Amino acid sequence: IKDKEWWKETVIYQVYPRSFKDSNGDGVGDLPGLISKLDYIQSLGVGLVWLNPIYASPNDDNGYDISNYEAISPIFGTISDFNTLLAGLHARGIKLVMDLVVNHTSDEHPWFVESRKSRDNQYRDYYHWWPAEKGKPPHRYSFFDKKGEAWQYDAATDSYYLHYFSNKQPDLNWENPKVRQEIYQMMKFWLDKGIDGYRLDAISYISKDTTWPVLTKKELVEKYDNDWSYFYARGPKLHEYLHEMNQEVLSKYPNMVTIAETPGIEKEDALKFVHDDRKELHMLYHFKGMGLGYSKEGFKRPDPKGYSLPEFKKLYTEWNDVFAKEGWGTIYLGNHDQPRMLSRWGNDAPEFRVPSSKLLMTFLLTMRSTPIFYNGDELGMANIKFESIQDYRDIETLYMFHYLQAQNEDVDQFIKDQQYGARDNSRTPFQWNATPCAGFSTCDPWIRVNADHVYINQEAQDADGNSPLNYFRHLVQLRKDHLELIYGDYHLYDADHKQVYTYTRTLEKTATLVILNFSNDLVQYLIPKTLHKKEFQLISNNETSLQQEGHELALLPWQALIFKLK
Ligand code: ISL
Repeated sequence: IKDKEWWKETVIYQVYPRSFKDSNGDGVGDLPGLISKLDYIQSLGVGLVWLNPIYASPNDDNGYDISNYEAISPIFGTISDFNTLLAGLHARGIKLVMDLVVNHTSDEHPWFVESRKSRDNQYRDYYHWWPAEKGKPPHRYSFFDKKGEAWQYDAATDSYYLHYFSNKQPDLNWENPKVRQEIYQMMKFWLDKGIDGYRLDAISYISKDTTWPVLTKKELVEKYDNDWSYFYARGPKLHEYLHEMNQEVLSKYPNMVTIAETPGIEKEDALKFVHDDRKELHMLYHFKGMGLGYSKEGFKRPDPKGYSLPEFKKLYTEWNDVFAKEGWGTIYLGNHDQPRMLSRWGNDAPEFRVPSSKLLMTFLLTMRSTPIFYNGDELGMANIKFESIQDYRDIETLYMFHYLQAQNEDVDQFIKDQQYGARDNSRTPFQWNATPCAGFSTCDPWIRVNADHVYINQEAQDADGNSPLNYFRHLVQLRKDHLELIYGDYHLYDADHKQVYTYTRTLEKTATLVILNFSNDLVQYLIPKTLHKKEFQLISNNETSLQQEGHELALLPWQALIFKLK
């Protein structure tokens, strides 16, 4: 095996600290809470924890608006809690990756507080400003602004500042070398404390074309698929900056890893970020899969036809091929910005919940990429499907609601759509047990607990040998024991089959076959002919029974099978 790396062999577990475990009864998860659950995390077999932001923040966007990069937010704890957390993880052989949010800061960050004071302030050029006497700046879209406008007028200096996200998240000016140096110093601050790397938030957006060209609606539609993230993602100096970051910081910490969040990139762009020779980053995660199953109409509106499995297979096969010879990928089906993977890609109805959540785990843990699991997915947690805007906490939902309302759009339909696609679906408290607050907290949590915690919870699943949780543990171990599941070549079979996803993973003489019934139906399935001369040895089955006659299988709904081939 060439280019072996620890971060290719690990399984990533994402912890959303606000919703994981509350230790002091204020309804918000915190570091002492997380520390009390480290044995649980260790029991999963995962090797790396990605922790969402825990820095000082006014929490306009749940910590993605940072006001001090080198301080822990008091709602989460103290720096000594952080040290305990890091030591506790390391003692258990688990690495820690922190979120690095450097496309923007909070408007309450001292840099911005200074920057907005006067046009000649020494921090003025830390952000992007447009003087009002030049007229209105060329339109830029904001993901979280109720007017959808990314330039916010600021009276103090009669100028506009740029914010791709909310108006409390002004974009940093990466053109300014001082800004870049401040960021590199800050990165070293945490690396010197011993963290193992960074997940780089919205990193594809950092470089801006500061000639601020006008982008017409027509160009947006024709060149960027009517999606601003494609326009934002490939700024002129993006790779120059990432290379510089590598030289100034990353290369000095040879064991660290970076996981780049790269919205708006295409397959052709991927290796530019992670090809070894370019000396930029290690791994990235793209958004292509996340677009499947949404209609072109509305905001995150489910397509009534759902998604087609052949399309899904094609997408994941093509992305496998991107990294087949060089670079390395990650794979995920949900995170804190997506609905629950079970509700989105499986089926959360009572009869299908268990097998389909196990099938999705099987998929993620047998593909040729580092899998990223979002906390709670190991239990098969489901979307909460709020019925009222009052229940929502997420800035994206709230802003979008007001934006659509202002445009006289159908907000009732929006609320229905959000039951499928809202980010808050995955942000509800972790379900530890069946007590009223799910064992997350002693009091009213910051966001409602899913009522299904009475039967979907960690305590119950721990005791049940057939639970999603125990299946997850078993499969994480299986991946570790079968090197072909990590490094082996991927080969797709039956690309056009509408219900079954079949592939092999082959390393030298060792081959594993994965058969996944992505449907609610019982499917008669003939194992691909080219494999018939092989001997099949079942090594994993997410159901209790398997009906096999020769090369014919009667696959149960959402059944996932793994065979060793000889
Ligand atoms: O919002 C988008 C398009 O609708 C995405 O492409 C967006 O750029 C991407 O999801 C960025 O997400 C990250 O940065 C956000 C934060 O709210 C998310 O939680 C974070 O994962 C702003 O910091």
